[in-house]
Amino acid sequence: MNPEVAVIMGSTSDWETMKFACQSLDELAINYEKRVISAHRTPDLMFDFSEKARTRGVKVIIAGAGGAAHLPGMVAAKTTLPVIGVPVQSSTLNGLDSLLSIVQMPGGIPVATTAIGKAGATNAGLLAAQMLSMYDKNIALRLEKKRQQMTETVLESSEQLG
Ligand code: RP5
Repeated sequence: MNPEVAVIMGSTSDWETMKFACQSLDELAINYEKRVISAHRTPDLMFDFSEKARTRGVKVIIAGAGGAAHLPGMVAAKTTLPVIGVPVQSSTLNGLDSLLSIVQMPGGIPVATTAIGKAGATNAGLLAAQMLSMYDKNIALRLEKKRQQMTETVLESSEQLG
């Protein structure tokens, strides 16, 4: 079965963050692929991947990168699929550099940017699932169930406070 979501990242060092996007997709039983594609180190591969993604059946691209994080924006420039950008927390500037590099796209080429780090990666997986759920009732049902579980967990933890 062709992957509906592509999770790409600029470096293997991004995996510690991007694994949370994959975790969200795993929990919702969504078929995805994961690949390291660098805007700076493998630009030709980045273009090739972006140009072919739609014809390969990919519906949403999640792209995580840190520092001068060009990957999500450059991928978005080469495809009309929705691109979700995840700013990876960098060691020097704590991910503010990544966030600003990804979020400030010029008008015309959108990238849906999430929060920095783990929460952003988790939400990227969920947001991709929510996009797919517009045309897939089963995914919509799984999302509803997950929300209910979250609500129950909060209510239970609140009761434990006494
Ligand atoms: C970016 O540079 C990557 O997305 C990564 O976040 C950062 C550092 O990469 P490495 O030097 O760890 O490979 O392109």
